[in-house]
Amino acid sequence: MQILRYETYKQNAANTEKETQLMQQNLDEQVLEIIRAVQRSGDEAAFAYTRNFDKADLSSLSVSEEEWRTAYEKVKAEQPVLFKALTEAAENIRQYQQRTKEEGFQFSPEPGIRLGQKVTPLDRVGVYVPGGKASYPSTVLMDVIPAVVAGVEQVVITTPPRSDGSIDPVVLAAAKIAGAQDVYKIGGAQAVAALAYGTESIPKTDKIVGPGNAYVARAKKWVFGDVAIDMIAGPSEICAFADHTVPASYVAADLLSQAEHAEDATSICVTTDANYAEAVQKEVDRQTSLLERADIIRESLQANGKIIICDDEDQAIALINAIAPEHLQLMGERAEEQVEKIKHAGAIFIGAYSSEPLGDYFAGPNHTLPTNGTARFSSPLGVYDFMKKSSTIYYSKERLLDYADSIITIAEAEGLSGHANAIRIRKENDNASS
Ligand code: HSO
Ligand code: ZN
Repeated sequence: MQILRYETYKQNAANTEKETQLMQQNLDEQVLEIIRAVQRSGDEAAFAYTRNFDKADLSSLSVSEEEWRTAYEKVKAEQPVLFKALTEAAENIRQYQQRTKEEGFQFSPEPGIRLGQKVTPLDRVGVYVPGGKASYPSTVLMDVIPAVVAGVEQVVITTPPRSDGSIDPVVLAAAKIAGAQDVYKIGGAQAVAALAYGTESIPKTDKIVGPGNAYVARAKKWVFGDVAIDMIAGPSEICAFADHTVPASYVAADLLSQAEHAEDATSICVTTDANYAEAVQKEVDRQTSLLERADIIRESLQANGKIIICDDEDQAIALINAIAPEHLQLMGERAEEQVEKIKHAGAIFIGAYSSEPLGDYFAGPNHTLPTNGTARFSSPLGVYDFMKKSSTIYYSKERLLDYADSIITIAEAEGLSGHANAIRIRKENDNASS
């Protein structure tokens, strides 16, 4: 893991930003072809792509009630400790999400006028759950529970099947614990297209959420507008700001916890102490070889692992705000004071014992977070992502007549006499009757 001074880091960052944009175009052709095929031939295309990409020859795209229940009972009986942990985590997530639920409002600025905002859940939501090695039951909980808490009536999951046509029973158990209604055996861009436009078996949804590979992410971009989507979550990122009061071994372990996600994950340690930087670097090296995913970690650290030495706390905080990391750990002795100064981060973990995996699995706040600097303008996945708002407006007869001239004046200034007329007709009717 490279140790850099602040100035060098800043220069390098500016150059790499440009390179990443060009790689998308090839993907687009394939993704668009898949989306069109699913729009054109529905289930038939869905079965064909699943045969092709997942090597699974299915007779049905949906997980049957019996298959689902069997998987749930199996996990409960054979992995009771895991089952209990998932249930506990689900409860923590539910409780936290309840707090993010907005209720709407009504107020009366004057007698005879009532204005408000009504908050309503979406009708149908699709949650994409990746398959294979990156299939995480924790993500099922994190993405389904806020939708359920929002009051979404139909939350469906799509996930690619294994080649024998089955789905990981732990994913199915988590889906039941979370409260999803249906699970469909389909992945990739074809799943996104099915959720966006519907097929004979898969319902058209109003919003698609959940992480996925490059095809899934690109497909979500293409269907956006026909359907809502959540953020496009990129590779995991962690940024730890630490000082000598924190064992270097803790910082190193936390950095590695995110580096192990993928070769393109990003792990950054920020400190103002050059000796401490070296201690962290040593620990990172020592611990890496002890981990099962050492190969992935080494690649990730090589590409995106950095320990940055800043001159002082203010410089460090400015750097962190510029990075806008997905996960920020404020670990040093001034952690509590520093929270105030952080403007941009997906989740802020405070203190040496609030280690990142606590948030990934258990504490309650969502682990679906803005990545790649998008914490500058977006928020963690929450109940608010599954609700939308309608304005409500009530004016009594008297109040409308009081303000009729103002409304008519604006309408006429816009040259919209029909608008003016809708108000005037009421005013004139009132004059005639009095
Ligand atoms: N840290 C990931 C989420 C996750 N971690 C799922 C473990 N499982 C989000 O960046
Ligand atoms: Zn993680």
